[in-house]
Amino acid sequence: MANDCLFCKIIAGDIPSTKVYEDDMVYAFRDIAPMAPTHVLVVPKVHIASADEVSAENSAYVARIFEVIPNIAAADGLTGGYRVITNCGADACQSVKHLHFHILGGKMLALEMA
Ligand code: DGP
Repeated sequence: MANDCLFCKIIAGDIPSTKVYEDDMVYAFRDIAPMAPTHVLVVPKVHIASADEVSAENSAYVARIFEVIPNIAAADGLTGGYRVITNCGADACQSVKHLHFHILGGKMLALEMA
């Protein structure tokens, strides 16, 4: 846990969130400013600052995230598909420095990625 990390505080329950899934490695909750009918954030329960910080030592958390994403999407009824995004660094407008994957769905998403 990083002291000044918003998502570490959410994982710890110090800041409220709308949880959609939790296990020993992963926490998932609804984005505070949804950009689609489903907008869920999936985060590792260890502090990893961004995709730049993924390594052989912590990649099991990333694998676990991708194992649970289909179940989260199915639970929200995203039968038509969904998008998974991680923003890494300033040029990608990463605003919270704790690795997170956005699940977006529930409508036809725009094709543009940038
Ligand atoms: P990014 O720009 O990729 O770093 O996305 C950060 C996301 O985190 C953004 O979509 C808004 C969301 N967010 C920021 N603060 C909070 C919060 O306090 N609670 C929740 N649920 N989401 C938050």
